[in-house]
Amino acid sequence: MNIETKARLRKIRDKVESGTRLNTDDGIFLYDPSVPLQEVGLLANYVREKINGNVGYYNINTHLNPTNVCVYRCRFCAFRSDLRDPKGYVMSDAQILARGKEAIDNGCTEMHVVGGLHHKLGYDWYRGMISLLHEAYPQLHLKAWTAVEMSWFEFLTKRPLRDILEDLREAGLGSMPGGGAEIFHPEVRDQLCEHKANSHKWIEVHRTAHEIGLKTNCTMLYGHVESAYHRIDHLMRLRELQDQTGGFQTFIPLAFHPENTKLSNIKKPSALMDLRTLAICRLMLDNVPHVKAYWIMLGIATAQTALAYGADDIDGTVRHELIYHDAGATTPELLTVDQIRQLIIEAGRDPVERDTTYHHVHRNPDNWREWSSGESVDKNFRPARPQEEAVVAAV
Ligand code: V47
Repeated sequence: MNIETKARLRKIRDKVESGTRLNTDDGIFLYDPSVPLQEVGLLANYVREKINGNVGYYNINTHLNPTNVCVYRCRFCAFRSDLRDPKGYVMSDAQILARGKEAIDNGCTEMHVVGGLHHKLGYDWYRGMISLLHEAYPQLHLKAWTAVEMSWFEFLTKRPLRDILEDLREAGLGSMPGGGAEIFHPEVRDQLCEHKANSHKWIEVHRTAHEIGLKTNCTMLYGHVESAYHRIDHLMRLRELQDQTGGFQTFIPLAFHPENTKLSNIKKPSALMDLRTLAICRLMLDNVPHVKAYWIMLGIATAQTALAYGADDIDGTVRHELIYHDAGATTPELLTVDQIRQLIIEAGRDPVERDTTYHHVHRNPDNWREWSSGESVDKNFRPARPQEEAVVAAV
């Protein structure tokens, strides 16, 4: 490290230790390969332990991708299918209900529901499956439909977003996942998925969800055609919305998997890039309580290491994941509860089961499939305040 890098890093360390916000230039600087990864990791770990102590969160969950047929042709997606492609599928109500039963039989607290935007299926099909599942299995939290799907429902129904979100909540929607964000900056977004919901729409959907009290997650897809500038720009937009609403629970950086996509010429990001990104995200998003190392995408070894590089959550036991496995992920199809707890313990953290909205889960010792939610794990979380950097700058 040269003297200049050292001095700049010291300034960033002072900011982090005094709870002062990092700015765009700080974030871009931390991506410079001359800044040792372990230094970035130590700073992120400091923040992570300040917010989340020594805990490593997980949940017991399953996925449902009811159709892969999609009007959009995102260049990074290996999951989608054209309408008449033999690979295309649409699940029946019976298949969907069977997935709900399987989830309950396996003690799941959450079902993560996302899929394609089918050319011929109307809003009622998407709403109908939420109410079908919710009526049959009311305890199963339905984390469903990304902002891209919500925007598609707006197009299909010509109804205001707020109405749609309220209607889906009435049907049984519990919260929204963070997908569809990709990279907000149009220089990149236009290359990946120019036709689908843009950054303003994605932000508008999440803002509206937060306004009606729905919690949501947020993501960033990295490791394709973007630069450090685009990544930090993305994080700053998320941080700004979070300052205004406080509705994001967890941020999930998603490493691009190139296999079977239109971008298969690109090399998958290295584990070092994954860890640096996780750490920088933890540092920049000082107002989001959780950062998730999604083990399905990172692989188990990197996800474990990530628990010392800013992440406090590794997602769930997971069943039926398709989006990453279609794109070449070599991780197992699921982990048992013992396995997921053990990998958190091996990483030196205390495993804690949480529900989708980050409450402690208490299992019935006589029948572990029965559970109830306890208090919020975030009851002491105090997000950084937006004016802090301005105050320091004025001094
Ligand atoms: O929006 C699609 C990404 C997202 C590929 O909210 C790809 O808790 C890499 O959002 N390589 C969907 N990434 C997954 C997602 C998610 C996952 C886990 C937890 C949560 C949560 C949300 O996956 C898409 C896109 O950004 N994606 N294809 C690919 N080939």
